[in-house]
Amino acid sequence: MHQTRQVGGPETPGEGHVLVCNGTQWEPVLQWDTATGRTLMRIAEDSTTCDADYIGAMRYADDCIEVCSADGWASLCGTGGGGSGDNTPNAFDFTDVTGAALGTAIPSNIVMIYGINTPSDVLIGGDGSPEYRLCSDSGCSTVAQNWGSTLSTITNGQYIQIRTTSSSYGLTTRTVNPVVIGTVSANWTVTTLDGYRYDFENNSLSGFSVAGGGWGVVPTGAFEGTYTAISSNAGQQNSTSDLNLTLTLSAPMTITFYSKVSSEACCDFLRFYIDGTQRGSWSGNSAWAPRSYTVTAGTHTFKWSYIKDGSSNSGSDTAWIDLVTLAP
Ligand SMILES: [Ca+2]
Ligand SMILES: [Ca+2]
Repeated sequence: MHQTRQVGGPETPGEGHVLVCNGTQWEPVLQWDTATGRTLMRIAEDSTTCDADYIGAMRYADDCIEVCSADGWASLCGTGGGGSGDNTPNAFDFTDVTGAALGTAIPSNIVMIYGINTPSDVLIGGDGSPEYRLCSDSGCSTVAQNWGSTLSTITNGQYIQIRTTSSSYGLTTRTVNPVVIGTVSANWTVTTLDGYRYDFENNSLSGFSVAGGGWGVVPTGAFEGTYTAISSNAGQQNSTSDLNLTLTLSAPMTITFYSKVSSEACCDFLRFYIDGTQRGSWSGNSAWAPRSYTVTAGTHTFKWSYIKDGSSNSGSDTAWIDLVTLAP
């Protein structure tokens, strides 16, 4: 329960307050000084988040009185007022990220922009198709403008969060540079963990080699994104399609991939090998499923083979592989 009380007054001239209990301690909401007479009332500086519960509150900030509206802290000075149309915010920064997952949308920390009394332009550029969103609170539970990259404006006390897609390659840095608000800018870097990611979204088997009946990439039926690798020897008796990947790993890692098969259950198999040793085989009709194996540091060859016996085809007579990743 909130309560109010007053200190100061004719019997005790000087500084006075109207206090409100915030549940733990008394805090001044109005201040004056009857001794000097110079300050009859003061609206204090206030760093409280302007959210739905705070609408209507007023505060002193940046040489102006601001009111908490549905759009955040809004200056009552306007252009040419006490703040002289200040759209240069205080310096801001985003915390660089390391060890990011590969090929993933990575969000930044959420930063409050303050020190302006007129809206500032927001611009973003850099690697990985970066975007930003504007929020009304430090947790972005209330989003004022959703993810995008087009020019917009931010008001004093609003929050900004940025994101970019990390590289698909290990230990690779992408830089969002610059994020510009008014005339102030900040860089942000996202560096991936050591590892590899192959999602076939560039519509190629780049990084792999093929043998036998071969493998291809198709834009249908993928586990992840649009494209998936697919075997190419359907209907060919006594045939093998090999998909090979050779990597030199700097550390022990886990290889994970998603596979699916539609084949003659008895006799036509998707088989997976590490350095020539079979580690898994699947046939019949299966849904997409993850497969994971650990491997030591050093050079390894991974091979996916769709192998058909001498007669009969069933289902699509096909194997699919998507989203191959290796990470420590
Ligand atoms: Ca894919
Ligand atoms: Ca067969």
